[in-house]
Amino acid sequence: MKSTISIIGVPMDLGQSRRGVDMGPSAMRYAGAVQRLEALGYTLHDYGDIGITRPDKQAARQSYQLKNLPQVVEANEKLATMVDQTIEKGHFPLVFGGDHSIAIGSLAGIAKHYEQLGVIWYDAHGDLNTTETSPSGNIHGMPLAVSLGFGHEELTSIAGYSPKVKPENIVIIGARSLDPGERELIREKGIHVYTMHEVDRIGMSNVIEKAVAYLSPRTDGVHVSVDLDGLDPSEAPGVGTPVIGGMTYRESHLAMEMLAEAGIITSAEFVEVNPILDEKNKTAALAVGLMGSLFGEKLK
Ligand code: 6HN
Ligand code: MN
Ligand code: MN
Ligand code: MN
Repeated sequence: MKSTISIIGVPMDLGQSRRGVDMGPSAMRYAGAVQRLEALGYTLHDYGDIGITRPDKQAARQSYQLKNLPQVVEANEKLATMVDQTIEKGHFPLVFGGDHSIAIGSLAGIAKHYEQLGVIWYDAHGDLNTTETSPSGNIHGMPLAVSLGFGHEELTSIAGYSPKVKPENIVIIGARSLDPGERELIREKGIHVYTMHEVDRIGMSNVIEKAVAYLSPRTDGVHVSVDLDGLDPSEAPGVGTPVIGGMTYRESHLAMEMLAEAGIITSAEFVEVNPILDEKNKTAALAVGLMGSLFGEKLK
């Protein structure tokens, strides 16, 4: 892994309907993210938070189909530029959300640097909805579809190119809440998904071994997108869309530790931490612990 890590915070909650996830970056910093990674010998650059434009109420009502589209587009354009610049500098981009719609900007900034970017999507959800299939109009349920080139043109064209990733370079882990349109896209594109059924059945160790064995030879970089709702709500209560029956604390650490061992991860993001819904910053602290494992705490 690169020796310098650049943190970029995206204090945005406009890709979904529950307030508070905009405080995620602050909560993860408060839980000691910078110190935790510095202790592992990395040089940290914290670029602070990107500026988010608040929507006016009238506009938000008008665009119900895609909530807060203009603000989400603007934030992700900014994020894409920031992420792009950190990679130009030779740093490892580590993005703090914010709701999961920010993955659109992360991937837009990252993918232009790789011919075959791999993506590991650690999440209860597939985030593969489009304007047509979304049950909610929430853009945080769409970032993976958008990055594949499906969805509203203003989202797919962020950073001026599309698609960012190929379906065969994606592995979803922990899914247990998939909408009908998402299932269809998964089937149609042959996207690799390890649902909770597979995690239970073969164990996290096998899931990660298989994911690494699959992605490693075919990709030249791998982005890991960690949605904290991938974990069970008993472990990660501070999320906006909790789904019962998720991955445990240890399964999640094991996953991060094995990714660290494999040495394939070239960028990462931690999203959906909502301090307002949390219990004493438990979920932010959990996220920071997972960062420790992803960046090789167990290997030291
Ligand atoms: N997330 N599939 C639901 C929707 O509204 O599209 C939930 C999405 C959750 C997204 O947690 O990042
Ligand atoms: Mn998600
Ligand atoms: Mn999710
Ligand atoms: Mn650990």
